[in-house]
Amino acid sequence: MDLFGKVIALGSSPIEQSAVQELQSSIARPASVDSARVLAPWHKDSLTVVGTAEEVRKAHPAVPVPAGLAPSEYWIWDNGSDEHRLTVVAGGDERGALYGAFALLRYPLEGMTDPPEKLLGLHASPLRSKPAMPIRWVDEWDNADGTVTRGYDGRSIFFEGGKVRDDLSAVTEYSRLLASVGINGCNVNNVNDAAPFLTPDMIKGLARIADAMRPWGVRLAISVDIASPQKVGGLKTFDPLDPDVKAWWAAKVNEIYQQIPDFAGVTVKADSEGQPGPASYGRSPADAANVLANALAPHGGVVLYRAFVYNNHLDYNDLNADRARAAYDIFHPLDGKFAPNVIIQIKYGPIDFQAEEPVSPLFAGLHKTGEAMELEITQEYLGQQRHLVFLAPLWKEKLDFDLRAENRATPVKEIIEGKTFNRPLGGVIGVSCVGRDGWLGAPLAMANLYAFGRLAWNPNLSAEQIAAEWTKQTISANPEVVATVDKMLMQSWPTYVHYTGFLGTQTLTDITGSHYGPNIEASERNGWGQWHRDDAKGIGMDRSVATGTGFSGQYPPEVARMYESQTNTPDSLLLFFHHVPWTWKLHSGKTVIQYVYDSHYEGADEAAQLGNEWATLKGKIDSQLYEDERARLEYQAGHAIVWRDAIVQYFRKETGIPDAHGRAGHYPGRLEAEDARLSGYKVSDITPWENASGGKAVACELNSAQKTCTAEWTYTGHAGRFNIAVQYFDLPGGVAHFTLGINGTGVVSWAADARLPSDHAGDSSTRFTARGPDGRGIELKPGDVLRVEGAPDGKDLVALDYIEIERAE
Ligand code: GCV
Repeated sequence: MDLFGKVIALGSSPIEQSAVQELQSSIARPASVDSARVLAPWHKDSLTVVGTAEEVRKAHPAVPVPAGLAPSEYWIWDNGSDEHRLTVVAGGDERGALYGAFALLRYPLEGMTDPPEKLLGLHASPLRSKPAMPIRWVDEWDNADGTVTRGYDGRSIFFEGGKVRDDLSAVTEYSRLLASVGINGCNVNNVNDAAPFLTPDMIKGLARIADAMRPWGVRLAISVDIASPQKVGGLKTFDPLDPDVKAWWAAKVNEIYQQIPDFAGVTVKADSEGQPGPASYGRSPADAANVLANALAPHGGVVLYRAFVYNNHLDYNDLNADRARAAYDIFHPLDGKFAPNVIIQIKYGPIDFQAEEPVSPLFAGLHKTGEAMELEITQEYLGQQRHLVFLAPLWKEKLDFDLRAENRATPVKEIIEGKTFNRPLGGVIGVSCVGRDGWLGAPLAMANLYAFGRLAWNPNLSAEQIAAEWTKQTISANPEVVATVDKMLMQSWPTYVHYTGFLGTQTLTDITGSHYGPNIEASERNGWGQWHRDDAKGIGMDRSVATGTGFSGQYPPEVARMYESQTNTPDSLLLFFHHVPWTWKLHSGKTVIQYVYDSHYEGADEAAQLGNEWATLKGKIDSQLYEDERARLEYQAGHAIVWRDAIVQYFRKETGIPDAHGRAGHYPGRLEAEDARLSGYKVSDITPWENASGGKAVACELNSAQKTCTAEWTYTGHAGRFNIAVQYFDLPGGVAHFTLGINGTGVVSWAADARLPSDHAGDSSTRFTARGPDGRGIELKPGDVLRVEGAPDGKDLVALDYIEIERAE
């Protein structure tokens, strides 16, 4: 059965063929049963045509295609007949026709209602839509050797061993995914170490990638190293104002266009985190951007120059030093100096993709320059796809934020659309970092890629609407499933914020390493400037104009006034803008320190609740997906406890202020490994100490006669049924095995086989909960001996933190 009858393209372009292919194969999609229910009437002798507006006018003169469809815009109409249905998918250009085909596939699911007939109104109300902004790109941080920086699901789909891969079928599939949500550009290589991508061989390979993307309307872009004239071209200099350097770039760009005629342009990271830049010659970012822009302009290419330029050797002891100021300080004075085809690519916040930070003031600081917002689809600081975090609500908060430039309404989304300051070029970039094992590494993380594309197309869509669209198309259109998954998605970002950083401190993770688990001091006392400046008395960065770094003064006056004042700053950003005592009262009436305790306990409970919500979907969705996500959410709930305990015990120790509700520092039912009767296990101090309960853990050191290490405790509580959680460190470099036993009998065994980012305690701490064979708990009585036995493997030393006995409900 096919849903759209006979489907034909009116033109011969590969992009239109892709559209036809999608419409023809639509029945194979997971949600197609629901589509069939809605679209069945179309089945009778129907014809669907796909083409540009001009092609439709020529082939079907009676069809009322509107005049003036913009590039990428689509119009979808049908003739209203059930017997001889003609459906028209017309595009302002071929891309528009392709985006229209995907919109038609979404159509029955987007607003699915009962009865479905309500939707069958394409004749009376055709669908017409165009993208809000021209630049809708994903950036990949793939390296020539096949690794993907900040990618969490396998190796590059583009590169391996210094070359473009022979098999580019994953690139085709990825381009198809991108096209389905209107993404029109893909930068394929890391902004760091980009020089190898300009060699003649590599350009030939890049041309093959562009060929794979082209049928899906996705244009190839690359990151370039500003020192390439020297590194690749062998010139003595890469000074952007040197005539030889200018000539080198012009020739290199010509070479690229000879092989990739629709090449989209280049992205530049310069003078940042060790990357070379124009500062080496006393030149400005505008000098560097313009030399590239001039080379690209004759071909229609653009330069995305990243505003992520800052000094990562700041002096922590200088209370005026502030990384957050850097982008505005550097780029605002250059407004008006950039060539027309330069777009400044600005991360959403002034620091670096943090779970909570304000919107960058630079969006209001460039009136004569194109601007693009950089979002991060890969969850670098937000749980690395091992935690469920739906990012659309975070992105919406930034896109909708009204910066009040010139004392008028100037939401950020309208600035990057180019509307506010009348800029023809602007857009949004999503750092995606997909890998070839399964794109983003977690099925529900794909909602973020979807949301990115949908918001790039229309930033006025709500996060809720996007969540619902995605769930219906990907999981099920069953209203109960949609309601549950959407609730989980919408709650996931606030939940993550609750158990990680707080009140604008940023993510409080290991900022010089994995960016994953807790590590509170990692942000302090170094040059990276992600400081939160905590001590026994207070916490927060004073960024006010009156007494601090002056950062708040970079915002337009109305917003600056809000952030300047401690009382007007929203609680969620208080510590980003102000240093306050721990006893400072928030708007809610709570003290800062009590908020730390409460939010972390609430956050860990909310994380567990995500798992409970998912459990209600058992039997209602694909069983493999159900089980996969169930295991992920169980892990997340355990890691949320690691985060909670790390932060709570750290700040309780530092402040000496107790938790008004008595939770912090008291763990009923917890039995520490270091207090157990140990055989083979040795106690060690953990660094940082807050990453282990009580600062200590045990790791297995076998002698030659032993195969396993054991830890034993005698149970002294009440008799009853209990869940027993085992908190251990799942170290990389081996798959160790654990067994939990009671009175000498094994109750349950499991493998420590999670893929986690590093062997740091906070990154590898994992929880396994034994709930008994019937899930109703395990019977315990006083005097029972609980035993954890660990069989190490390779570098995985079955390290153990504690067990926790919780009453089964
Ligand atoms: C590609 C963060 C990441 C880096 C990344 C950098 C950037 O600092 O941790 O891996 O480098 O941002 O955006 O350039």
